[in-house]
Amino acid sequence: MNKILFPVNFTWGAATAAYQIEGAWNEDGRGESIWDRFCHTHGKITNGDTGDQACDHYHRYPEDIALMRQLGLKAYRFSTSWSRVLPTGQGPINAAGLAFYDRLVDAIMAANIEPFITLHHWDMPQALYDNGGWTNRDNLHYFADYAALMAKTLGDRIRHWTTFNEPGVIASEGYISGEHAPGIKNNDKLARQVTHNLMVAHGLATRAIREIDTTLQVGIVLSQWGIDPASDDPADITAADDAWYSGDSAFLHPIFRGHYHPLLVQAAGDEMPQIMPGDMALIAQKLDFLGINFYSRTVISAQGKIAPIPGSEYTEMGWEVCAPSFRRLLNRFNNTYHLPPIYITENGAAFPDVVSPDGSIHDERRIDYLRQHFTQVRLAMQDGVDVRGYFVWSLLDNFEWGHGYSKRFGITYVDYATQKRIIKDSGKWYANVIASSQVD
Ligand code: IFM
Repeated sequence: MNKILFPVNFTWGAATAAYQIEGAWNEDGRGESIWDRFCHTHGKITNGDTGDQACDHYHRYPEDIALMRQLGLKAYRFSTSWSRVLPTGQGPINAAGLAFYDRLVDAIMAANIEPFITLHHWDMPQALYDNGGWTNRDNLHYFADYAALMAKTLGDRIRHWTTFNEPGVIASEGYISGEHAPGIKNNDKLARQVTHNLMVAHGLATRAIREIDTTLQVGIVLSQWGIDPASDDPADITAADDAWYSGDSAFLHPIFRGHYHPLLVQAAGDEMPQIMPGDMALIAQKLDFLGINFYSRTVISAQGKIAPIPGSEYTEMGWEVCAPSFRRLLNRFNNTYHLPPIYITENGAAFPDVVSPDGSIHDERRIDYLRQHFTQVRLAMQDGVDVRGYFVWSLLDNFEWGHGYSKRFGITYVDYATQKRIIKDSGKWYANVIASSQVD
């Protein structure tokens, strides 16, 4: 059997997000977020599910940290809920909310695990949405104030700071498909303005965090799907390149080049966002790391998108499994931009898991998915891409947004009726990868 070796100091971890696991949606002074409002609106989420209780991590975090220890995680990526700390997004601090994150971080560190914080994983305070959401520029400054507060409180213990998780998904699912909060449909122009403003908020928060402590490592996490041409035909290759630059470059290009790619500007036409003086410089501030979330790819021919791909495997989300596309994407970014160190901040798969009569979850397909993706990332590292760590999505089965609890991404199974956790076979397999720094 071939073995793929990883560097011994590689940061192996797992990731979660506040709204997806915490529950306790209205406890200890937490304010309402747009996801609370969205889930409490009839017909928005599969089976009428909500994050009201989720994995009850707010109360069970000591048990979850014990799980992390069992898995041997070196790092844990989590997000903080803005409305737990600042119930209306600005103004009075909710001391109990801040104290929760203080205890959580202490407990993570006591377990010898490195915390990686994400300040915003989609759960904007409802009060800020009501005053204009991401289109009111005051709110971008409130986000920076929240970032500064968190850095003041936790910056003595947390080194890696992420401003936003997948801002592109906030814009596309929240303002075009409407499948995510706030549930607006088909408003491309608004989505482009939100995209731009999220990057400005990222820039303001980056500056605010560095004003607290210049040694903190600040980054952003982007969701990036591979874009592969359907064949070697130059027309297909050009179509795939054009698709990437006119759409998917929306964050990387401004952040690493300081301007929107001309093909994107052309595609946007009169829907280009309003850009204020100084915005692009804020957006293009030097980053200490880049987080990449990878799940799948899109295949493009000169005639357009091709799906499904005959012979390919698909996950329960309907996403094609194609690990080699991950290596291609990492190389493409590395060859196009001058990148800081990269962390794979999410990668994983939803498959229909069942608890066997022996009480185990034999999730071979997830093991296979992870094995293939770990291998391709290692190959990309050998190609010269500077990848420092890898966070599996997710530590626990959790609330999968519009799909509610119907999709399970965890390496730990959660029985939502009892809140019992069972480490799946993939979790046991991952523990071996971490302990041995190698993949079979
Ligand atoms: O569950 C989500 C996560 O919140 C953001 N990235 C993709 C995951 C799977 O859909």
